[in-house]
Amino acid sequence: MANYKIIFTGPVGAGKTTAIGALSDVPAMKTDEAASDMTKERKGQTTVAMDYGIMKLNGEERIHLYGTPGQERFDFMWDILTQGGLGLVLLIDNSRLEPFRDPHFFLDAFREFIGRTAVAVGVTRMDEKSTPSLEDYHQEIGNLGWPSLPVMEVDARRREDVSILVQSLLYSLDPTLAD
Ligand SMILES: Nc1nc2c(ncn2[C@@H]2O[C@H](COP(=O)(O)OP(=O)(O)O)[C@@H](O)[C@H]2O)c(=O)[nH]1
Ligand SMILES: [Mg+2]
Repeated sequence: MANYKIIFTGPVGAGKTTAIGALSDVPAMKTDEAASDMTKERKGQTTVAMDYGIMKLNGEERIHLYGTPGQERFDFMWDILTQGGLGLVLLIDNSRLEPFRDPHFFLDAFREFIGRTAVAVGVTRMDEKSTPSLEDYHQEIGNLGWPSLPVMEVDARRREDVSILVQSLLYSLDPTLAD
């Protein structure tokens, strides 16, 4: 049986826990706890360790889905979580005051991992705030030195959206993995 691993990252509230729950074919594990810091202004619960789910592909293949904690003070977890990973899904919350800050920060923080693997970017909450546009993100991310990353609109609550995002990541790694 082939086992693969992909990692979801992005700021608090971008939809990592929701996306893994929507995609997983088994009940997803999450380690949300009551938020104790400034995070609680955005929501009452936050992921302190990680999320985990499993996506079954055709046949015996399994993709293990890991979500990083959003807050920077847990960044010591990121190296551990990316070990053996196929690639990265970066979720960006479009309703944030300065949404471009997050692709800058996360693409830089995971630069070495992405350089060895691949990344797909999903922009969430575009239903709540439509700007910046996907075109704006393409341009901004291109200016950061990543000219051809897949960037798409995603509602993390919709399995279909998250599935397309993951398929695009798999396709950029190995077209035979995506079905
Ligand atoms: N309106 C809207 N809500 C979303 C979207 N994506 C995620 N959410 C909601 O955002 C909240 C935070 O998501 P969560 O998965 O906990 O974020 P995490 O901190 O990245 O794990 C949840 O209530 C989700 O249902 C989206 O595209 N639109
Ligand atoms: Mg979470």
